[in-house]
Amino acid sequence: MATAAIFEISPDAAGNTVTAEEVAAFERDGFVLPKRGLDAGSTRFLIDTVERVFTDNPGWPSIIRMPHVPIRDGQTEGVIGGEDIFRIAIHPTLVAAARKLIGPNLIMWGGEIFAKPAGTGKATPWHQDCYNPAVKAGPGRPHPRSVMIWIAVDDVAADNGCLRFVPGSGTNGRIEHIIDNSRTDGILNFEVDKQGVDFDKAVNAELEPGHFSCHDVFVVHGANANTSGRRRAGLTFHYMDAADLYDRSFGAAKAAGEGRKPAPLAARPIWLVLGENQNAENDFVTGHQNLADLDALAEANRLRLNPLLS
Ligand SMILES: O=C(O)CCC(=O)C(=O)O
Repeated sequence: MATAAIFEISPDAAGNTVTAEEVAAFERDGFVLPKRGLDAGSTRFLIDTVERVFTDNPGWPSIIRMPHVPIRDGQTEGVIGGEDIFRIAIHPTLVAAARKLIGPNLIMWGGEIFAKPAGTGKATPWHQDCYNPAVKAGPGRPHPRSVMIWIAVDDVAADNGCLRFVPGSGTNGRIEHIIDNSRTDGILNFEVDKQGVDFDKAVNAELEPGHFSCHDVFVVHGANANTSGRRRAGLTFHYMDAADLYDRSFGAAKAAGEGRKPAPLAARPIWLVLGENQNAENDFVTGHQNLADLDALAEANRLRLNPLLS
């Protein structure tokens, strides 16, 4: 299999993707919208690649899971065209942003395309991302450190259902989530217990294509339905501190998202994308059937970025 090129990184992007003030906002609020986005060339690549994924994978639902994995023998999730999405997942600007926010040793452990069609795109119920059973705190750590980077593919604003965050809502950690299997108006079948969350403070994450928001595992976030006349698509990748554990011991995750299909979280491939693995239990072999070209790309990128983002 041919190995595609990896994106260049400018010294400026390496050092200043996320400013000190933005790191402080992330620590305080649980999310941040950095001023800097992807460069123009990478943004064009992002838009063209996601557009091609929609064309080549007809009937796309509102959530496309693991779009950075190509459809290949042995893979249970993924898309036609996942190779190019993978290049975005290890993009130096995104890795540099995650490094500033959660540290120098990073595992990329998942991703989605949230593609809400014009007029019919469903809401995302208010939730925290810590409900995910796969990401566990490493030994001696109070909670896991993971950052979800949500990159706008379309112009995303209040009218087409941008993501919304409640600043500081994760300060006290995990909140109960209430499951409602009869619910069909949202892309999830659970919602955070709303008592004690001040939704009046919710902030709209309005973004131009190529710009991104970053959020932690505890901040409460959600999105209104897309009742506008334009699509609202975003691509998201999840990066965790390599001192924490991607825990495969729970088996398959319960059905939760749209279509209520169980997510085979325990069988998914994960990649070390920066620094060194700090937790011997992290398993980088499971789920990597027929992905040697992506593994080689991620490794070349990691070795190149290590001295630049140390
Ligand atoms: O885009 C959306 O509506 C949901 C995104 C989300 O919940 C997430 O990235 O954690």
